[in-house]
Amino acid sequence: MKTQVGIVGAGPAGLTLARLLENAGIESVLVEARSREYCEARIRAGVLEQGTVDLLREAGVGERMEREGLVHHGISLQFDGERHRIPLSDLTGGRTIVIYGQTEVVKDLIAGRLESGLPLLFEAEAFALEDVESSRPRIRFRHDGGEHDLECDVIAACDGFHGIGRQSFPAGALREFGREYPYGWLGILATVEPSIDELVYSHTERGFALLSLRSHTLARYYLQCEPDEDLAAWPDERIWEELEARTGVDGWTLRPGPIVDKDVTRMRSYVCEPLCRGRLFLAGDAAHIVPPTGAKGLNLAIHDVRVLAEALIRFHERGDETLLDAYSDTCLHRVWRCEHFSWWMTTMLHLPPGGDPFDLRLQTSQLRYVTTSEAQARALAENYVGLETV
Ligand code: RFL
Ligand code: PHB
Repeated sequence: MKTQVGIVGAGPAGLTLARLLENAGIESVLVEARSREYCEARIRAGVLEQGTVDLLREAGVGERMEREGLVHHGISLQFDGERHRIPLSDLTGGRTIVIYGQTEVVKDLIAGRLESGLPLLFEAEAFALEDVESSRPRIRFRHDGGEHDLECDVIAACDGFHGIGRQSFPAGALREFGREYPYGWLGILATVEPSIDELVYSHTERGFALLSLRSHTLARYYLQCEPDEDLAAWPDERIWEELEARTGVDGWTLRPGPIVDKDVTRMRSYVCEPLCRGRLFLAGDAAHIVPPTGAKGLNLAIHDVRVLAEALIRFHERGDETLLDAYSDTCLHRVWRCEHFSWWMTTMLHLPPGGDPFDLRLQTSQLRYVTTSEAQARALAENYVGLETV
């Protein structure tokens, strides 16, 4: 089997790249280890930056997002029992965020690909990326009980943090940077009208909590927990009590409802450099991870593939490799900005191990500064909605 661009992984990065290439008339084949049902059910991100929304719309896969996505103009930071609104749009010349689940983005992209009749193989696991430094690299994958070879001009490894893309670099070719945080997030999805109109990030001495949503009838809430927290210790009543304790303010009540999903996520920061080797390019979580506090992971993955698609178009149309050569450096500027922002939001809002009082005082001082200084609030806002130039 042969194609121009072989893509490993049908998450947001791989699917969006395939779409952008299709729109430019470039052939691709997508191989995805999991089933379609699994990919469409994986609950993850919920906040889309304006740039992500614009790209999906321009790529022709934004129709349902425009209908069902909820446009938000602000978020709140809560500390010392009070909520403080950060007016994102007022601080960024009218930019907004859109609440639309990653599951929905993935469903729309899969539907678009299948409608176009282009190759997207589910339950097709890549087990080796070969000859990546030659002009004909190959993806070796298992599918339908057999082993297959996909010969390409270029391979895009969009295969997430646990994929094989990074492992296919020669020993010593990657430099890695990272941090593990001593806490995790216990997330719930509840079929109840969300108790908030905008996201609330809450700092308390019991730990961090986040109130988010997916739609007018679906709430998504999170509690800071241990990285290896046992969900069995969290019956529904305990979750609602703890959420209430960490987010309650005078004159507001949290509306409980049926919990339809519970999960625990570990938190880490990670970057590898460079993002390419020969004809192998890494994009999205395959190359970098941010803790979810800044809502950046999905948006960064989409940004990578926007840059990669432009570079591949130039290469396939004119044989010009300049943009491909610049891919890693171009992406890493934004990657590191988002790494810093996510680390900053995370360390400002989470209860440090042991509840160190010095750290707690620094956190509330920083939160007070961000919610009272327009310069500080604007810095948060422009990062949160997504910087236009990085
Ligand atoms: P994905 O989504 O992990 O997709 C990778 C795909 O590759 C497949 N794969 C393989 N396929 C074939 N052969 C192999 N050998 C393969 N190995 C792996 C996998 O099955 C999978 O389908 O990576 P991608 O596309 O880079 O997308 C990244 C995003 O998924 C991720 O950054 C976000 O979900 C992070 N994130 C958030 N990002 C935001 O921008 N805003 C948010 O509000 C936000 N909230 C979150 C989040 C992530 C969370 N968790 C669970 C980590 C909230 C949470 C709780
Ligand atoms: C979510 O709705 O899942 C969500 C929102 C904001 C974040 C992280 C996750 O910072």
